[in-house]
Amino acid sequence: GTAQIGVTGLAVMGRNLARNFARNGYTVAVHNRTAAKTEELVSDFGDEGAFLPATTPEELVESLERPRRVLVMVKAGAPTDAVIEEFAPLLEKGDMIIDGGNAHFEDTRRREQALRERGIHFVGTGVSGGEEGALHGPSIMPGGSAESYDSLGPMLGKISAKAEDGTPCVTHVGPDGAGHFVKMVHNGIEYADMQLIGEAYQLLREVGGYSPAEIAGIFRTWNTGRLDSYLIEITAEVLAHTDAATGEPFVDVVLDQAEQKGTGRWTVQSALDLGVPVSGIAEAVFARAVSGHADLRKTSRHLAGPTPRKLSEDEAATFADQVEQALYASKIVAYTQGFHQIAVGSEQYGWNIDLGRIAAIWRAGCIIRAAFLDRVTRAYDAQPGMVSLLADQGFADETAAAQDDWRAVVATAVTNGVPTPGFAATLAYYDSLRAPRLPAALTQGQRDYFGAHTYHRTDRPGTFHTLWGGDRSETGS
Ligand code: NBP
Repeated sequence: GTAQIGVTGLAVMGRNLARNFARNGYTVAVHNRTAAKTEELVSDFGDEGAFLPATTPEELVESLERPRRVLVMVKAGAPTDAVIEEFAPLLEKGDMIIDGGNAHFEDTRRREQALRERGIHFVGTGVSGGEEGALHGPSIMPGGSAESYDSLGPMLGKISAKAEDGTPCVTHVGPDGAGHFVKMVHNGIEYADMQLIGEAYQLLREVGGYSPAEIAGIFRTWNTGRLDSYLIEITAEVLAHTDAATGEPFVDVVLDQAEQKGTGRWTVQSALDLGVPVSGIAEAVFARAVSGHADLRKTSRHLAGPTPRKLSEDEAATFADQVEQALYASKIVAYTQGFHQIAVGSEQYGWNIDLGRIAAIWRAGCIIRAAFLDRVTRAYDAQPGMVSLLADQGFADETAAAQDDWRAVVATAVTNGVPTPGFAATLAYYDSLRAPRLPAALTQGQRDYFGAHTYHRTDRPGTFHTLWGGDRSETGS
């Protein structure tokens, strides 16, 4: 065979990745269960590069140079297993199956192990950037063996997004499920980013009294500063959009029930398993869940709330600046939590993930791409073993400068009855980290009281228990 890569699964993502490879000079073998999609790709985009259409898995495999690289872009879950089972028997030792779908990292660990035993490299790969990213340059998060990355890395580097300094947004994340794990946390952070932006919007609207069009303008201004990011940019576009049918702001005619495909939920489930506090991300997932419970909301609409205080024009302008501070500080915390989860996951699964490289490959191509991630990259470059993003002096200084406004915004939200679970949870996390003492000591006392669960003391080592039901003397050593 002569093709450097084969792509099976030619829905939006697979088709666009295949085109991206072809546009970059690679010969791409293409295959889809329903052959019409393969024909469509070749007839619509055949002039963009060298495509070798295949009608069967056998034909695709035959058209590939060795070691073979088969990129699977089908629906995550059972379809991915089915496609792997179709192709694996056709492959030889040293060949590679790359899964670019949104697989759960535990599935990737299982598949990688099973294929490794058959001599095939399985490369579970996170791909972010949606349809457009797939075509013009996504952020790519491959896991799997170092050997497979030697073969694949240069090709992935070609089709990936490039950061402003020219670095391709791809790195070998780590063995087996590391790539899909990091993609999962990326999506969790994306949920948090979106929720925090949503809270900022809601406050500007309900407390600041601004119209959606005015808020679009505020976001556009923010987008020229430290909040410069894809999500802020598209938020302004959505807010500025007018519904053609009604002439109303688009955001006012969309049903306010957020849906989800599950990667945010996976992030939180994994965080619970790993014992990592990702409260900002969790609140974002829960906020979508709350929005979706239409009946619950309907039966609760009569519940009492405060009388909102209208701000003057000057007060509103000041408030908007405060909201920018709150949004930025909350964003720092959400990323702190996400990177902490990656650090703990890396430790737990033995992945040895370089957090600085992860920040670097998120600088372009992916949904959370932002100027901010260049700062995160530099922070990890300066202090590779950093336990928390807040350990970076720059971020600590920025939260210090933002904290008064951050607190004022959360207080204003509470006083006015505007829900800001993201702003509040990230601030609580920040204050929990700062606190010299936490009520966890009291929790330990309660646990010891009702369950003899024992406790440790601050003044000497050992494990202790107080005889709560008896003379309340202390036992233990
Ligand atoms: P879909 O997730 O909609 O999957 C459709 C593709 O899967 C079609 O090619 C379909 O073939 C194929 N397929 C199915 Br369904 N069952 C199959 C089976 N049993 N055997 C063989 N092929 C089967 O496509 P997508 O939106 O392009 O996404 C592809 C992957 O990329 C997914 O895992 C997705 O989560 C992930 N992803 C998507 C995005 C995004 O923005 N959409 C971003 C990042 C990652 P057919 O044509 O014959 O039905």
